[in-house]
Amino acid sequence: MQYFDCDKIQYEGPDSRNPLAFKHYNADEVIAGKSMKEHLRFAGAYWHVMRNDLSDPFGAGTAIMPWDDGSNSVENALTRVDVFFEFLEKMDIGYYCWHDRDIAPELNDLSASNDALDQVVAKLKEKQVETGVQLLWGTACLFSHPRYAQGAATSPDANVYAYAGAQVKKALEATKQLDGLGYTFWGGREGYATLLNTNMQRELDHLAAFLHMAVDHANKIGFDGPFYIEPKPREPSTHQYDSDAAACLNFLREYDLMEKFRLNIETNHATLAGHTMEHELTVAANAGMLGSIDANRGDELIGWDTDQFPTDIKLATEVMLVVLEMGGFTTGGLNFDAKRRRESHDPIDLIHAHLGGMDAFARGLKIADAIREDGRLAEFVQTRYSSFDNGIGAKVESGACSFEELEQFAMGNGEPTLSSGRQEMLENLLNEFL
Ligand code: XUL
Ligand code: CO
Repeated sequence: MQYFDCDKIQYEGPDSRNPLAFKHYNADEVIAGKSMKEHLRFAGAYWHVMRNDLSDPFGAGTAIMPWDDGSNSVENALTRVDVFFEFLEKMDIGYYCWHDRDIAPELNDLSASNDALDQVVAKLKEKQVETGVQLLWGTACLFSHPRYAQGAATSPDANVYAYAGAQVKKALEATKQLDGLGYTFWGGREGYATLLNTNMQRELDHLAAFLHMAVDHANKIGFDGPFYIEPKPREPSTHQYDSDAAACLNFLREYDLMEKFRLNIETNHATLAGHTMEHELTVAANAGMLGSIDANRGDELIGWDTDQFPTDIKLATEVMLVVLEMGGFTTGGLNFDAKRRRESHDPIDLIHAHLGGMDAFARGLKIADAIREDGRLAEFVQTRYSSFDNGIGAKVESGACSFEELEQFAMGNGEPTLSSGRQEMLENLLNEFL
């Protein structure tokens, strides 16, 4: 049975007018020593591809999903696995990500939910073996069920906390069973609505204890992939503790969690935090902590997490500049945490949407590589800081300088003449490549 009305998507090149062909994503084409496929490591998000009915806060779902009988049964969940893998194969997407409750139903009690998960995981395993597709990361949904209304690992209720721990234990074991390369924590409800009822310090301590238990359990079961924290400032919480990359790094350092953790940076979360994606990626990469990326984008005119497909070529270029600079992904990749607009309700729209994101990132990769090969941008930045390469600047960078020495230097040096930052010239330079 075929659920998507198309053949496997082929590369036809930039002159093609076929909407169901790649114009730029050419999996085997080598850029900077690696194939596009190896650089970009695209992943499909199970929750958006299979479970998102395209409802929004004001209206019901519109997605046409002929394969889905609408039930909460294991049988329905198993059918979705076939559909999802057909989709991945047609798109030539080599990785995927899930929440436990996307792939299998939450049933009346924890052990029934665990049994359901086991059944679906067994089928996912078969499909992975059959197709060579790999699990980029797994995660537990600790935000949909009403029990998590006040948080999971930061719930004020220890009974809820325990439930969340049990759920993560199982999700981690399922990730291990599927040879998952990583495991993500996204703390959607790990935050608060008002400080009037919140003991922030206790909640943060509890969260850290929870993550330490996760590390211990990973060691116990031999899961050696990294854990990712995925920053987001708010929504659904009013304030989320993992608000941005810097806040996450501070938290991980304070609680001695740096070793096992990396960050999973998402574009729309960066902008909700009042940062650019480039900024968040740079903060993470500078700390040696950029693990993976949730590739999407927001909408300037809508204030929430619209999770749109990343079709902006400049944005993709900015992302790939950081990824190339850090030497590429190791365990991570580009996960399309993105959904179609509510108007795009046909199954084939899933193909168009991912195809566009893949083509945009292929262009971003090619453009970023060309900018790096050209070298003018890097050279400008290098020159801009060159006064720190020797003399008083080098002394500062070596950590051996004092205020007395700076004073002595400044007294004899006169008024500094500053060079222009040339922002517009550099924007023009970037545009040469777009
Ligand atoms: C929500 C979000 C999540 C995480 C996984 O904003 O990005 O889908 O990626 O829980
Ligand atoms: Co995400």
